[in-house]
Amino acid sequence: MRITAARVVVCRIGRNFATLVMETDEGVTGLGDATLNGRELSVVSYLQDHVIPLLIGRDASAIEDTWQFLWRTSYWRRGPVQIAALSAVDLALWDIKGKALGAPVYQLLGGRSRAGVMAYGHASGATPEAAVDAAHAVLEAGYLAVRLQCGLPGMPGIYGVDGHVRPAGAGFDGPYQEQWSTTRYLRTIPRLFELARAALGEDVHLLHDAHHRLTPSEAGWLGRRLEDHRMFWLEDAVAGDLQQSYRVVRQHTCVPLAIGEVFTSVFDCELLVREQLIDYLRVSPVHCGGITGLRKIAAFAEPYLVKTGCHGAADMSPITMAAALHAGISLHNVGIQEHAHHHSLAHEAFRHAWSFSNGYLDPGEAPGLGVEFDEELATRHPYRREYLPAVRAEDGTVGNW
Ligand code: GCO
Ligand code: MG
Repeated sequence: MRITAARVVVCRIGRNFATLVMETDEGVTGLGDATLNGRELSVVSYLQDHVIPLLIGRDASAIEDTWQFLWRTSYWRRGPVQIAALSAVDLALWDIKGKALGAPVYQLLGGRSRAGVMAYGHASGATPEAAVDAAHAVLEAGYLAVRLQCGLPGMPGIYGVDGHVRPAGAGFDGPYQEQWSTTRYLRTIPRLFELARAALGEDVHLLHDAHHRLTPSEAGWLGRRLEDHRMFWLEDAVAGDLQQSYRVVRQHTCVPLAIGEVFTSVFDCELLVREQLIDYLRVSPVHCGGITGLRKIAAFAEPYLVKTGCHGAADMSPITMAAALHAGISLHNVGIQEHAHHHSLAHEAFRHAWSFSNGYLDPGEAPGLGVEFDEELATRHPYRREYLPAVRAEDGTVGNW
């Protein structure tokens, strides 16, 4: 089976998505997500101008060979733009293989190794009390795990929550400016989880995302104060650019640590995993080389008892969720899956076999990745340039979003 054509469809349904549609001479079509939030068109160009010409005429069944070919022959590898393009190709090839064989992709990855993939929902509020109220609603919807984020006293907005990407009536397409105070944050978050544990009960899994904002010693301090509330994880306490930073964090707290939504390959987490400095890897199949890339990273992490907890924000399309779930239901070292909600129209544009019930996600039984793309609907919702927020501390210095 040969690849005959491929195109990238860019749309904005709730937010921007870039979708690779790959065709073969046997009439089987594959879908891949290529979305890189805030830098979408760079991946579109990378695919259209550089990758698609290499794909035409290739054997669609040779997934590993195509992965290695694109990874190695690009020479400039590991960058997020290259990896998002590689991921989209990999997902489309797995989709084609599953459809050609009449099997859901997870069956080609070894079959089910768990009954379902536990999901976590999001609860956000301006105050700790409001965030806990929102968490009640998440649990009522059936989730067994919830991520809580809240605003900081005297500061507008809820830090690190991506709803602020498009402030209503902002009147310009530049980044939203978020204010940040580490002092206020460290004062607020232990109280948030003290309230949450008391109000939500002993059984619920509690998660929090610090969004790369702390130094190692601040993270150690916070982690210690969260230990008694038995967190499922503390995410991105410190940016992972310098992996050895986590040695300091780990020395000071045994709160479980998660990191990696921006990691693109095993090289970004090699020291973190080998020294067992973290517990969960947040890599997503759209930003770490597809299902093939995710499996390579998970296989490396398994003997070190590090599990996956794939990034599942709404800025990746339902195709990425499908891929994460086919991998997630089959891999052994899976901890949890983030489940942020897409715009209702996105569920129509990307009709999917995956589903959520009673706290767990399931990839479904449809052949391939189990997603059908309504291209006509998508093209009626054109792309619009958007940026992730910018962060400034009280003295005006730029911080990490
Ligand atoms: C998360 C994330 C997101 C990211 C966003 C970037 O844990 O879900 O941190 O909110 O900021 O996906 O594109
Ligand atoms: Mg995060």
